[in-house]
Order: sequence, then structure tokens, then C-alpha cells
Amino acid sequence: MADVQKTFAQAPTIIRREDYSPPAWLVPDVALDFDLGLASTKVHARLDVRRNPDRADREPLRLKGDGITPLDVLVDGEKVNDWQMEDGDLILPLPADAHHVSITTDINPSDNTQLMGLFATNGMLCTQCEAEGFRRITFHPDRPDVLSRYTVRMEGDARTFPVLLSNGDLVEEGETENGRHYAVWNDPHLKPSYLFALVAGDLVVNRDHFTTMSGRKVDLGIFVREGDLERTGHAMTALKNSMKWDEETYGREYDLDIFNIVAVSDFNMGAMENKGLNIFNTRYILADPDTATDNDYDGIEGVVAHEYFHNWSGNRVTCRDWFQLSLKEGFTVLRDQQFSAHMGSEPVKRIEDVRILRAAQFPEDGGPLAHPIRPDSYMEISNFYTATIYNKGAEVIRMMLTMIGAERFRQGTDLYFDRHDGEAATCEDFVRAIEDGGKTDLTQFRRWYSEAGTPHVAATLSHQGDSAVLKLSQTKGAGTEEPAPSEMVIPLRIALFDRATGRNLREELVVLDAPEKTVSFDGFAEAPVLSINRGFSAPIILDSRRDPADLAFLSAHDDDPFSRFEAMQQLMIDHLVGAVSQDGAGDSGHAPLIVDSIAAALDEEGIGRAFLAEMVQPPAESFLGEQMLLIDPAAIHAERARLRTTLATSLQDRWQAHYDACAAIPFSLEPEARAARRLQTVALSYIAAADEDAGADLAFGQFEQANNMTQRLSALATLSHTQSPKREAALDIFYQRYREDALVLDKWFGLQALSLRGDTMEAVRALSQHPDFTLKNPNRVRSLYGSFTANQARFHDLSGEGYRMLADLILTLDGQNAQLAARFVPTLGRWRRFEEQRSAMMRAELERIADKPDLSKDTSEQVLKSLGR
Ligand code: B3K
Ligand code: ZN
Repeated sequence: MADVQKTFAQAPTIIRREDYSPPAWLVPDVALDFDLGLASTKVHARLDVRRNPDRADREPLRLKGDGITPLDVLVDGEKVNDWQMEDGDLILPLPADAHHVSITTDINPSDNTQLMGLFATNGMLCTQCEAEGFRRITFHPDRPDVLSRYTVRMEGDARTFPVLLSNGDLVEEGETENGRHYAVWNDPHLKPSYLFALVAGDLVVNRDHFTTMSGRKVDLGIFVREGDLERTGHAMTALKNSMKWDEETYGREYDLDIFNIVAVSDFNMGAMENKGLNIFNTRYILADPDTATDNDYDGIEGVVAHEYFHNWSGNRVTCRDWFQLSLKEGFTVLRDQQFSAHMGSEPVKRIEDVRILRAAQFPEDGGPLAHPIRPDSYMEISNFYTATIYNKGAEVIRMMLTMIGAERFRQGTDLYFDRHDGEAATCEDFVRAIEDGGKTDLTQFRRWYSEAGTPHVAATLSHQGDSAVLKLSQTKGAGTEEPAPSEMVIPLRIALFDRATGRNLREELVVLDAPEKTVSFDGFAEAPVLSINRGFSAPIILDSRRDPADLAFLSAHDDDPFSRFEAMQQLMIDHLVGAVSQDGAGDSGHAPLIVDSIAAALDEEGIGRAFLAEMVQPPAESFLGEQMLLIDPAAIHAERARLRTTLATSLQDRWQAHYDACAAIPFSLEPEARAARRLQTVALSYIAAADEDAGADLAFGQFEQANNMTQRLSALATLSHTQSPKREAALDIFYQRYREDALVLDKWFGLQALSLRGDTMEAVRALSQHPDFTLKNPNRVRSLYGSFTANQARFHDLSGEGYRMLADLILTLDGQNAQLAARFVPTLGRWRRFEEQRSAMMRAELERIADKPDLSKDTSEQVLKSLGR
């Protein structure tokens, strides 16, 4: 009996999309009063509650709570005692249709290691409420379809908390007694509780302003800790550029007089789009050339834009329930991708986006945690902030754009924003607005919202008489025992090239919307070369057997840069997959063709350096693994390294020439200089692959002379893989120089965990005991263990030590930061894809985690699903 009860108590409740019903009570107004303290904050919440006229039943008021107890409860000003607690929630019977409910709670922000709700970080207070953190502050329906107007008063010690911020406009501030002060903020916009934010602390501010398209002046502020102000310029520029771009591209104007950003160092995610008060991980705000790489600059620009764009896609139009998460996240990712492409290089940005999709989303979609972009059920919503919801969600909306064109898409989004402004909407509302505004029919296209899994498309081009005939077919569940015909709507941009001249003869959008389709192109006396899924027009896996000579041709002649890159990648994939499956007999592959094609690209006049840097790198080991039925990480690593060595030695002079040309360009943040650094990094790694000692010498020289973090770090990364004595020297110099700078120290941890040296496992274990390592800071945890799990060759060591170390980490973290702990589970969750020995060890570690009593809901869900329970 005891066991049955235990199992019952442990099995987390499953929340289902089909069970949605509108809220029983609405809360048009919320007034919050905070008496601030790091160890004790008293929260007095006054909720104006009304029965929802759409609901006929007379439910009591149920307010969600998580780990809080009410100190007192008042209804219409009178203390009441007839409330009950159930699973942490407060249930209050209410006689009439409208009441004022006041509740006081007392919380300890310093004890809040989950970093959800109100928590203390570096002597300041800040909040994170999405998805269900508000209920850790006070009792509330805490669901995104309950929208309220918020007034927030906070009071606290003026020296500890000189800055007091919340959403909306500052309406009053002043001093009280005993060195205390207060501020009152009012947000005129209706918002769900997950967008509530409060910050109190000792911060300095970079102030600027932006004039909107209708001529309104908006005060902008980026709040950081003393000493960090100098590093906020890039984020501010990114913010202003985002505001302008959203006006020009989507017609969206900012709607308050103030837009503030606060940067904090302990944060579970990248940033949070709270209305008028975005809270950021410092990592996505702080940058200067001495401490941030070019990639960091791009990350900041993209995340600042993403959070800003949420003001419309997320805040003005929010989600009805959490199953609709992709409504705001998928659309906002698409918007930030478009913005970054506009600010930088469009093809290079597309290559990066596809790399991320393939590295993070494809494995998820093919594994035990696969879910549609609009899931049907969940146990813990925090587990659904996934690459599927975000990145595949963006791809699905991008396909709509591809099919109807920019103008009609804009008419669709205009209608969406008009129709649903101030509402909590659904994915279905979005699709309908695109249909109505964009004058199109997306009936069948909607399958992308309900089906998980990456569709596989097979394409063959044959030549008959004067026609080129393209045969397409699609399947789902490839790699499983029963691949089945599929009926997704798949827009494929194609082009046909003349083999003799390299000219693009025909370009078209072919929409595959049946299990099979044949399209004929007339007027081709000779068989053309097919370029397909150009620009990655659909998030699919192309199964076609491509002639290596055709791929080499496209890598040189395709006029879509993405497709050139793709052809080169495919050539390398075919070679490496063949080499791995032939068990080391990879010489029979396409290595000579790859060498020639890359040589040609390296010699090509006018090819962009940033693009070239992408083009010449083999696909990631994780993505190569995806192409195989059973993954053998050691074999993949060995073959990939072999190809790299071949490229390195056969093209040694060219790498050196490019290296020298790039290194000669003085530092600036201009695109040409950045592109040169990107290529220089790749060239350096090839130089070291051909000759480790020469590479280490060159890298050490670069390390010593560098006047910026990009070159310093790429040199250190190259050194980190070597046995050179200069490696330790450089790591030590770097550590001494940056030991006080948390974000740079994260790089130092991460780079050692990514080292390909045979002793990396021991190094990671030693680093976990380093005085600067802490499990309390999510960035630091990710920098060491996130990097190590990405190090396919070393993490998947046959000893199984890597798996044990990861499981130990998850078990330790689970009690203190469940969200962070659960994020590490999917790595082990891939166990079924690995060869027998590794697979068994990974599974055993999952079992060990599952056996822990009191496992968090977050980790349980991921572990149970990974084990197929
Ligand atoms: N909406 C937040 C993510 C919240 C994650 C909660 N576990 C950041 C973003 O996507 O913009
Ligand atoms: Zn987002």
C-alpha cells in the first residue's frame, strides 16, 4: 500500500490541451505592495476579482500558490477564515460576482535557489515569472489568459535598494522613515502575471532615448552593476535598431514612455520580455572588444531584439495557455532572425540558423522528447522552452512567408495584431489571420502544428526527351521500423542549372503536399543539375542520393549561397557517413573531390570571408551522428578529424595565405573586419591540424598580440586541444587577467571542457572543484557541463565516466535549481540512438536518476519520457 501511494504521489499530473476551459474568475486589477528585504519580503496583494460571465458554474476562487502560505486573507476589507489550501493553492468560497481579495505573504528571496519568483542575486532583488513563477510571490490564477492592470508599490532601505523598478510608468516616488524610500509604478496595459517584473538594487544606468514613428519620445535605460556601464553601448544600439526595424518591417510602434532593461548575473535563461522592464542575463548585455567575442556581439543584438519584439508578439498579443507557447516564441524567433539577417549577412545568418536547428531541434524531434510545436500535453511547462517550440516554430511560420511572399505575409501579420491586440490568443488564431489577411488556404498546412518529427523528402531528377522530371516523395518516422507516407505541406525552392555553363536556367517554388508528386520541366535538351530546398525553404531531411559531382558543381556554381554551403556539407556528410560505416576504410570516399572543391572556394575572388569560413568546415559531430542509425561517437570523431587533417595538409599554403591576409586587417567592428576574424579562426585551426607545434606557436603569438577577445579566444581554443607547453601558459595568463570577470571566466571553463585532449574528463572533474566554480550560477554550470556534453569525443568516453558525471550533476542540481537540472537530461535521453555499450550505460544513469525520491517535476518528466515510461 505504501508503495502504491508513493508512486501515486510521485507521478506528476499531466496537463492536456484538450482540457482547456476559460478561467472561472477574472482579475481586472492587481495592486501589489512590497516591503522589500533580501531575506524577508512582505507582499501585500489586492486582487479585484470578478466571475467570468462566460462561465455558467459558480466555482470558488482558486488561486495558485507554490511554496507560500497566506499570513492573512481579507475579502472586501474583512478578514476571513473560510479559505483552504489544496496542493499549495488557496481556495476561497465567494458569495457574489465581484470582490476585493487581499492576501499577505512573506517570502525569502535569499533562499530562492530555483531563480523563479522573487530572488536575490548579488545583493539585489529581481523576479522571473514566466511561466509559473508569479505564484511563488503571491496567490493568483497565474495563467496567461487572465489579464490585469497592475499597480506596484515598493518600499525598502534606500542604501540597499537605491533603484526601484517595475513595469509601465513611474507614477510616484519619495522618502519614508529611517532611510527608507518608495516608488509606485503603474502599467496601463493589460498583461498576464508572467509578464510582471520587479527589480530593486544598487544599479547604475545607461540612459538614451528613441523617437517612435509617430514622434513620441521613449526613455530607454539599461541598468547594470557599478563598473559595467561602459559595456552597455552595443546593447543600447541593438535596442534602438530593433525599435526602428519593427516599425519599418512590421509596422509595430512601442507603446510606453519608458523601456528599461536590467542585467543580472544569476539567471536561468537568456532574458525575459516583462512589459517595459526586460530582465537579462548579463551575458546578453555586456560587451566590449576586450571581453566579448564577435559571436557575443551577435548574441546580444539578437536577444535584445528578440525580447523587444515580444512587446507585440507576446505581450500585446499573448498566449491563451502554455500549449500556445510557439505562438509568441516561434514568431518572435522568426522576427529576430529576420532582424539579424538585415543587420548582418543574410546568407551567413541563414546558415547559422540552420546549423542551430540541426544541432538542437532535429535530435529532439527524432528522440523520446519529441513534441509538436503546439504540444498536446505536458507535466512541467518549463520543459517545453525547447528548440522545437522556438526554432521549428520559427521555421513553420517562415514557410508561410515563403509560400505567400513578404507583402501578403505582412497583411496577415497586420490583421493578426489588429484582431488580437490586448487578447490571449492561440496558434489557430495566428494561422487564421495569415489565411484571411494573406488570402491563402492553410488547412492542410496546419499539420505542422500537430505533428512531431522531421519529415524526410526523397527527390530524384531524371531526364526524358526534352524534359527534366522531378519526382518527390515524403515520409515520416524514418529510422523507425515503419516509415509511413506523410502529407505535410512542404515548400521546396528549387533551381535547375546548366551543367556546361553553370547558369541558373529555371527557378521555382514547388509545394509538395501529397505523399508523392512529379513535376516536369520542359525545354531541357540536356539533363540539368538540381538545386533543392534552397535557402532551407522547409525544415526537412533530404534523403536523395546525390551524385558527388553534382554536389561539387553546386558548391561552386549555385547562385544561392546557402545552397552552395549545403552542397558542400552534403558532400562531406556523404563522405563521412560512408567512411564511418566502412569502419575506417574511408579512403574510398569523396575526399579528393572535397579537397578540390574547398581549394576552389579558397581561391575564388570576391567570395565573402564570413561565408567562406562556414563553407570550409565539416558538419558537427552531433549532426553527423544524426545521419546514422546507431551513433559511434569515437568513429565519427576519428573520421571527421581525418578529413580535417587531409584538408589541412593538402591545402596548407592556402590556409596560411588566408590566415596572413586576415590577420593583417586591423581590429574594428565593421563587417569586413569581423568576417576576416571569422576566417582567421578557421584557418588557424586548420594550420594546427596539419602541424600541431607550428599551430601552437602561431596561436600563442596571436594570443599574446591580440587586442580583442575574438582573436584571443580563438587562439586559446586552438591551443586548448594541443599538448604544447604554451597551452598551460596561455590558460594561466588568461585566468590571471580575467579572474574577476564572470562572463570571461565562463569562457575559460567552457574552452577547457571542449578540449579534444585525452585528459579532458579529468580536467572537467578538477574544474568542478575549482574555487571559481559554483553550482549556484547557471552560466557557470552551463559553461563547464554544457560545453562538456557538447564535446562528443570526450563526453561519450567508453568508460561511461561522462554519463556518471552528468547524472551526478543532475541529482545534485535537482533540489536547488530544477529547471537547470532538467535541461541536462535530454543528453542522456538520446541513449537509444547510441551503439550498444554506450546506450546501456546512458540508460543505467537515467534509471539511477529516476530512483531518487522527491525528484522535481521538471526532472521526472524528462527522465520518465526518456526511459519510455
Ligand atoms: N520568454 C522567455 C523565456 C522564459 C523561460 C521560462 N522558463 C525568454 C524568451 O523567450 O524571450
Ligand atoms: Zn522569446
